[in-house]
Amino acid sequence: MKFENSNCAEDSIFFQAMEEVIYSISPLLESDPKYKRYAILERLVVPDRVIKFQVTWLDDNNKIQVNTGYRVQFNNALGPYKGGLRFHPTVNEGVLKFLGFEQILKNSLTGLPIGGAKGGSDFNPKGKSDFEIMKFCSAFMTELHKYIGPRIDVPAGDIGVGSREIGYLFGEYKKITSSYDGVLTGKPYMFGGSLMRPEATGYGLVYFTQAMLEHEKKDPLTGKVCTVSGAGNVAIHTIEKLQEIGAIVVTCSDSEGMLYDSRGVDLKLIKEIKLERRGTLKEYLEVYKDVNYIPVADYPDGGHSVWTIPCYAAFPCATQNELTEVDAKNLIANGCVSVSEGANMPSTPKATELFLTNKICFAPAKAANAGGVAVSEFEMSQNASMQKWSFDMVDERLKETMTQICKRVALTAKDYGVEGNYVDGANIAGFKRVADAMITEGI
Ligand code: NDP
Ligand code: 2IT
Repeated sequence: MKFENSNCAEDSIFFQAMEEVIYSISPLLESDPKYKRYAILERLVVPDRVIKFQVTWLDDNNKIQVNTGYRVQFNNALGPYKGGLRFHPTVNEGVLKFLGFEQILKNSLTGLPIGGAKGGSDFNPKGKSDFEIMKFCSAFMTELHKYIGPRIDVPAGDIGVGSREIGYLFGEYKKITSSYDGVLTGKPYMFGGSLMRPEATGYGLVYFTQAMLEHEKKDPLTGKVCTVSGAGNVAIHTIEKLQEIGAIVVTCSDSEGMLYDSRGVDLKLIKEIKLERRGTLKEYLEVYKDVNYIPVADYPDGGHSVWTIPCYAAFPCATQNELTEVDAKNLIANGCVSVSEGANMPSTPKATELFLTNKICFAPAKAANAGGVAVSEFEMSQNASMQKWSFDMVDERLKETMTQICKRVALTAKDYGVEGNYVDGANIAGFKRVADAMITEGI
């Protein structure tokens, strides 16, 4: 395959994601000629369109600031383009292509009618005032609104974009279009947001892990020591569900460092620090002076201190490539039984390979973190029918969806002779559904 227009440095992360999928699905491509005949792979790895725009806004000192905004509409064979927006200084076209590509297969695995997309900006929300966030979101939507719609493309949150940002984006969309549409998901409840959308990715990750451990005949999580990285939306709700089922979560981390609390972390305090004060985990030490806090500068060479802590199950929930070969070796040496990816592609290819060869129960992101986008689709459903589902109803459907994804992935792996390999199972099952839709709709 040729990628003549590719910016190789930016695209390397996209190639990493693509390479894994191509490797996994090669037995399917060899066994059924229709996928080659319809050039599905060639068509699937190129986005339908990449929208790139300037975002100009005024900071609190009335100084003009300029950022770049993007929306990568990757594939809509199964439904409207669907996927989050990321606001982080590391955002570029390559990162969004990797995330959009993964989103196609993830959304396909949910069995729901949603295509794949991703967007965002290199805007850094850190240290910005509420008004600056609002002004940035308004400026971003001034351009984005032209390309989205409840049947066209429905963005949501991701790193740096939570319900505050979605609220401002929704407000601006409504102002420009005069239309009260379900054009974004993860909206505040008062604008038609679904109950449990904030919790969905983390809760879904735990439901998937429970189903996987049961299927693989391993001990359940109750009473087990678990390690989590990150301290944002996904990490916090993963910790919350793990604690609710009686697991002991001893770590979390942010971009400045990690904390290890062997008694089990105090989630109420973490929520206060990270969600209310938007502070750093170091502030945990102001309450618990004896806790182990390790700044990023003191992490092991090429690794992350969270993964040096012995655990039964590990949950990387911060960002891509945060769990390296060094980390995988540490986890395996310390007797870790299960690794579930809450973040998108947090394990490097070498780490993934080590988990698979060492028969660790390994839940890849596109299957394990699909609970967020699944509840986003539930939100679209509720908006379209003007209904409000109860917390219990959303929770029940989320649990059912995650259990079904786990079953489908495990069964596909078995069918293709790689029993227990959830990476290949997820890639084949996700690819198959979207590829069959592409064949059915013609070119
Ligand atoms: P948040 O912005 O809420 O939290 C991100 C967390 O990860 C923060 O603790 C942040 O630290 C840390 N982090 C981010 N980037 C880095 C980095 N480069 N190095 C170290 N730490 C970092 O994002 P989410 O929790 O929503 O997203 C986390 C992951 O989960 C991402 O990979 C995202 O794509 C994925 N995901 C999110 C879903 C959702 O519904 N939100 C759904 C499915 C997947 P700090 O606080 O210091 O910034
Ligand atoms: O990576 C993801 O699945 C998300 N950020 C959530 C996407 C969504 O549309 O809810």
